[in-house]
Amino acid sequence: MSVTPFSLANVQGDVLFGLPKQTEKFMFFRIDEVDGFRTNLTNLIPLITTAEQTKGNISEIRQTKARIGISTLEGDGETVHPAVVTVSGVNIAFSAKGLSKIGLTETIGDSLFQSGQRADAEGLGDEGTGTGSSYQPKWDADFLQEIHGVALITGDSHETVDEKLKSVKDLLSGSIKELHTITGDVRPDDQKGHEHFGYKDGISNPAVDGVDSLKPGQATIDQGTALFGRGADSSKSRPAWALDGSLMVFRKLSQQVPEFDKFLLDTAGSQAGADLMGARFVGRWKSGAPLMISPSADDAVLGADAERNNDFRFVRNDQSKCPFHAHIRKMVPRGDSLPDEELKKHMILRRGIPFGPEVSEAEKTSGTTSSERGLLFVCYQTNLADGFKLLQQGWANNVAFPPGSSPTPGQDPLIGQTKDESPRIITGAFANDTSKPLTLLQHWVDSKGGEYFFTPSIPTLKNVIAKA
Ligand code: N7H
Repeated sequence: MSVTPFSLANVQGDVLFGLPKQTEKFMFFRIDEVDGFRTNLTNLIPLITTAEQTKGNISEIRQTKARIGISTLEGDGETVHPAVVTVSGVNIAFSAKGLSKIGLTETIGDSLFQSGQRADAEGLGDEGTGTGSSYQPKWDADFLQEIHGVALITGDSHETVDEKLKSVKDLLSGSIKELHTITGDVRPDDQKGHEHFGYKDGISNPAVDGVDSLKPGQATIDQGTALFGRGADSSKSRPAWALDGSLMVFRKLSQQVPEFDKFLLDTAGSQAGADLMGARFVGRWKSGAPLMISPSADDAVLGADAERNNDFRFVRNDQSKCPFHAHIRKMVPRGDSLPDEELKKHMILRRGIPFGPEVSEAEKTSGTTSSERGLLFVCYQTNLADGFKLLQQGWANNVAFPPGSSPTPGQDPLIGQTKDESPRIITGAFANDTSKPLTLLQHWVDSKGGEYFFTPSIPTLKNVIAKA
């Protein structure tokens, strides 16, 4: 792959920084008229937000927030809340079927991407029936059809995003069929930056070498873990058009929040006990404070302090403070048996956003979900088998991960999947007896489907995919 100097102006903004968003729409589409699409794309490219622009937008938002006295820590992370700045972003990505429809038939060198997420559903543990090539995941019908691409539209308000989406659709009109559009929204008020179970999200993402500045406890990953053709990825054989692109995973994950809360309360017997058990499932308290620093009570000041809230390591073979099964320990077992350099190869850049309404009083009282809500999970990497797929199948679903943990941790209680929804047994949930097993009869996160996409660089969009 011939390498031009690295420039933020060549990379789409969601990959390296995350498009700033209060709300986001994902418009999934099929390409019906290839030549028309390639011509239309020429006119769409000026709307695509680069990493350079995104960096500028984030800096403007932070400066404005500082000027008007809004804490920059509140809800910062993978979702930077614009608050008072009008900002929008547009990115575009293609499935393997989409690339081949456009005529880019040379494979990118990632077999999971090439086969698509539907072929991976059984391996990921998504609920379904059958086996092998006849596996039928219980996905939303929207994701069972052939998807060629997705446009990501972000902004400070529904008005901004709707207006931008209309422009995108107008520009592509006649060449694509809109399959479906999903809206994600940052949660309101004091839940800003928190996902629907109530835990602060978007705290820990790795820095990319030569792109980000480091916060205490943050790991720096090789550029090639995020971008094709850069860093260690430059020695791999890739098509020239892959340079500065990345693989995006999209997953619609529904969350059963009232059921989760009821389980914790019933099992722990008190609200304080439920809070502790929930924190042990995650590895952090709802404020974001890590158990490794504050093991027995939440600490909101610590949770909000970006200089301290990610500055910890797990103690190998010791789950007194944080269980081996805890979501963040399964996903990034820093300090456990994997050497740091190895662990960094498996880091992903997360860019998700919650979807669905707040839990209603009726749902709270009944302990039963009646309106769908959850997380529109998005992450970037250059190798799905080393990134998302390994994290979900090899680590979250693997009862024995992290290796060498005793007693056997069991699955990640939040995202660990068994395709038949069978009971899961975990240890480490009880702080006062970490070897006591706990049987989880329910799953509180279910995959409703998704797809794997390639997010091309701006030069590839301009010079290879678009046609003047
Ligand atoms: Fe997770 N949650 O609320 O519990 N996640 N996640 N995730 N996740 C993290 O550090 C959550 C999911 C990772 O560096 C936090 O930003 C929920 C998938 C990784 O220490 C919280 C869902 C995958 C990290 C949650 C969900 C991951 C991470 C702590 C689904 C990959 C960084 C806040 C509905 C396969 C770990 C933070 C680190 C952190 C939650 C999904 C991966 C609160 C509810 C599918 C790599």
